[in-house]
Amino acid sequence: MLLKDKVAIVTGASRGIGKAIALLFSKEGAKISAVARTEEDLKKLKSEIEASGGECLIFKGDVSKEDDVKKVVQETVDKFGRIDILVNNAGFGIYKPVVELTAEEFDSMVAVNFRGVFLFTKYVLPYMMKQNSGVIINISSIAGTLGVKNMAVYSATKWAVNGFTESIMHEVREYNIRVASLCPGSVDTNFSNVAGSNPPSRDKVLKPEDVAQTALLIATLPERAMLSHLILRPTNPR
Ligand code: NJP
Repeated sequence: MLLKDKVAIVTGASRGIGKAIALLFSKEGAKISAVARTEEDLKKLKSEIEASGGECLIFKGDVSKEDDVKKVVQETVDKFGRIDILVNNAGFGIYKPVVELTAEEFDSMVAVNFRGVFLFTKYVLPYMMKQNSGVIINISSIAGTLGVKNMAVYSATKWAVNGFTESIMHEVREYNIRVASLCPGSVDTNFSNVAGSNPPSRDKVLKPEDVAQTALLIATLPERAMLSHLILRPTNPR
């Protein structure tokens, strides 16, 4: 098992990419703290993990709320004693021309996609710095590396995540902490059902498990080696 006795916090773990990461990391031996707003889905994840002999704490919470984030981090450390891996995965996009996008929709995307990443990073890092080790994986997007018509603000939040990730990487590498942005193209999840006017067919895009496998690679390289920025594309989406 590649992550035996490691402790991982995964945000947005109730479905899609986050759930696939939580399941794979658990299968590889990690203890999981899973965060999302939908408790029923988190309970299903917990049962799946426990049925295969794993350990899972679940937290009904919003990544953009500072008190929720502090609670997850504190209770994870109280229960499991450490935090080895943080996967900032929670995120969403609203597909609209910018003139139709409301200021509230702007604020909500910035709050979840960027403020949430900032908050979890801020509260987890002191533990990783004390341990002198850790891995932070930010699930960004290929939209954070280019411009996307009708997704200007979503794209901008992911550019923000990529800039934040690379800056933090320089800040904490002296503590042997590795920080990565993993930027997928289209993945077959709830996200791609709502975002985009002309999504590629489901059987041609990435599966959540492909992103999970890539996250596992990032988390399990020898400590001297860091994948800091990665684009994962569907090979032949159209
Ligand atoms: O989407 P989806 P994905 N606080 O909708 C949670 C990026 N990405 O797995 O709170 C806490 O199935 C939500 O749970 P709930 C994308 O930008 C995707 O595809 O219960 N959790 C659910 O577990 C995002 O960053 C594609 O509703 C919150 C999860 O987030 C990441 O991949 C392409 C929350 C979303 O699951 C995962 O998205 C790409 C909050 N405030 C990047 N708000 C793609 N799928 O094509 C949401 O380039 N969640």
